[in-house]
Amino acid sequence: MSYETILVNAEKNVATITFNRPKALNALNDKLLTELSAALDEIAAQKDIHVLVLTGSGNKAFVAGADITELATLDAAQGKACSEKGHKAIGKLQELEIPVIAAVNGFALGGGSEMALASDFIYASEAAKFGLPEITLGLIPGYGGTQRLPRAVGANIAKEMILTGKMISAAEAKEIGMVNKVVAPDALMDEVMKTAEAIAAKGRVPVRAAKKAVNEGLNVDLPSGCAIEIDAFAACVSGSDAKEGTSAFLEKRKPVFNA
Ligand code: CO8
Repeated sequence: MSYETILVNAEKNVATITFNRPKALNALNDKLLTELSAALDEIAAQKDIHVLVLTGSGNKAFVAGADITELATLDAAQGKACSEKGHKAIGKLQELEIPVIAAVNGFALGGGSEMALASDFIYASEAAKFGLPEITLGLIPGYGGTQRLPRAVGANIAKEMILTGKMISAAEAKEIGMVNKVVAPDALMDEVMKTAEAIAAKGRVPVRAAKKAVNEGLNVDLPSGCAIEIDAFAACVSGSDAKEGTSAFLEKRKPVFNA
């Protein structure tokens, strides 16, 4: 399928979605959310795609937030519907069975930070900037920022960012635990692809099981989370990936998964 507001491509078991509205700094309009949701369904159905990477086109922005021209005229009912639509698309991203890496190449503001936070982890260019500036627009985050940011960095730091609307650098985002790695702008995609391909070469069943166990465990108490892990471990241990991984170790060779 081809799209107007995003680019989708796949190579070596890794799919990439590039937000592609460079004239509006890749802002999330209604069409982009519709297309993102369709692209995620398409990717989820492809068994040979093991990892998804998200990035922004151009060298200035990952996503500069929801499209403010659309936001400016919403009444409460329309605002609720728009927020729900964004939550649905971003929730689908978080619940995708395969890991998702956000390659943040520039501004990730408002909905842009919220999209990155719904990924499994974030690598950022030294030029990236993060923030939830909605308060400056007389709004609050509407695509999960009040929920995912505190879970990622703790309530106090999240509240400071949300209440001030301030932008932070990639280095600061790494310091607070929002970002895993910061690299030079030119090195970002190579670094992300290296990690994506390393994960893609692992067994698809345990990779999916590990992501699911972490995500589901974060929503329950520790004993319930440990019970989730026990069941997921048991399901993996009898599978072909465990057979290959353990045999390869004992035979002193490299495992070959997903053959
Ligand atoms: N929406 C629409 N257009 C945008 C957006 C945006 N979020 N961000 C930038 N643009 C446009 C600009 O209007 C400009 O267009 P034009 O060339 O036609 O004037 C073009 O992109 C380039 O932007 P600038 O000229 O402003 O570039 P600068 O380098 O001077 O500044 C900034 C870059 C700092 C990123 C600046 O553009 C900016 O502050 N953008 C807005 C950032 C923002 O506030 N984002 C949060 C939006 S609200 C949100 O995300 C809420 C999510 C939940 C919504 C739930 C219900 C729908």
